[in-house]
Amino acid sequence: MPWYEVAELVGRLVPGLWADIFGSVLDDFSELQLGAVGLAYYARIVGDDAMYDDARATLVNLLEAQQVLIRLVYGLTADRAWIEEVRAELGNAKTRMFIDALDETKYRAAVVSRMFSIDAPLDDLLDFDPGDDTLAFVEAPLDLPDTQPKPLLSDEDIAAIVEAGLTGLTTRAPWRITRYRDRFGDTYPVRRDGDGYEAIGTDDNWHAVENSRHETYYDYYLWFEPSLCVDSPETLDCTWARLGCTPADLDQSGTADAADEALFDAAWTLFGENALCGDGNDWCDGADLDKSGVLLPDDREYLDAALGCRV
Ligand SMILES: [Ca+2]
Ligand SMILES: [Ca+2]
Repeated sequence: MPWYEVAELVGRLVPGLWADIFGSVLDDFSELQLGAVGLAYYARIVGDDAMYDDARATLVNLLEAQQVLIRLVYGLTADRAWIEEVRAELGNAKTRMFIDALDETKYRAAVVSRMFSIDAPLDDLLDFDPGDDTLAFVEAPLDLPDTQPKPLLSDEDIAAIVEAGLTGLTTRAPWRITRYRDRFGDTYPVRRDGDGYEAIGTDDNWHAVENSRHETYYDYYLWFEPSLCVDSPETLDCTWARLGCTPADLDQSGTADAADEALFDAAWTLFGENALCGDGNDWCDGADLDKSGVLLPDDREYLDAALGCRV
C-alpha cells in the first residue's frame, strides 16, 4: 500500500488529530522548500551547475510529495462528514485556518515551481490573489490613524500572561521555564507603575517603560512573487510595474487620480482604441501610457491599477 493511501486511511480514522498534524507537516514542507529554493539561488549566483541541478531535483521531489498531500486533503475536505468531525474537534477558527492554509500552500508551491521552470497549473496561482492580499496588508499601515495607548494591565494581569506563556512552553522547551525560574522565581520582570510600567533591565535594576501604542505586523511573505518577473515573465509580466505610476499622472499633480482619468478618457474619445500614437500627437495626448505606439485596453487597465498612486 503506497504511503499516501496509509495517510488517507489514518485521516479517515482520526480526522481532528490528522488535520492538526497535517497543518504542522505543511509548515515543515514549506521550510524544506525554502531551503531548496535558497540553495538553488545560491548555486545560480556562484555558477555551480551541479549544485543547482541537485537543489532543483530536491525541490521537484518536495513539490511532488506536497502535491500528493494537497490532493489527498482536498479529497478529504470535500467529504462533508469528515470536515464536520474535524470542526467538532478543532473548532471553527482552527478548521478555517486549516482550509485557508491549503490554498496558501498550493499557491506558494505554484509560485516556487514556476521560479524554476517546473510545471504548475495556472489555476494554482489563484490569479495572484494571495499576493495581492499580502500587498494590501503591507500597505494598510499607510492609512493607519493615530494609535492610542493600550489599556493598562494590572500586576495580576501581567502575572497571568507570563504564567500562561510559561505553561505554553512546557512541552516544547521546558529548559526555558527552568531558566526563567532560576532568574525570577515566582516574581515577574514587569510591573505596573502609574500610567506605564517598569521592567527589569540587564543590569537587574527597574527601569521605566512607557505604555506602548505600537501596532505589530508580522508573519507574511514580503514580495515573495517578484522573482517571477525575471525567472518566469510568462507567468508574471512586470513590464507595466516597472513604469511606476509616473506615466499615469497625466497632469503631473503628484498623484494618479480622477483628474488624470478625465484626461485619459478625453484622449481615448479623441483618438479611439487602436489609434497610432507617437511624437507627432504627443503619444495620443499621453494616453498611450507605455508608449507602445498604440492606444490599447491595457493602457486603460494600467491607469485603473495606478489610481491612488502617489508619484
Ligand atoms: Ca494627477
Ligand atoms: Ca499602449
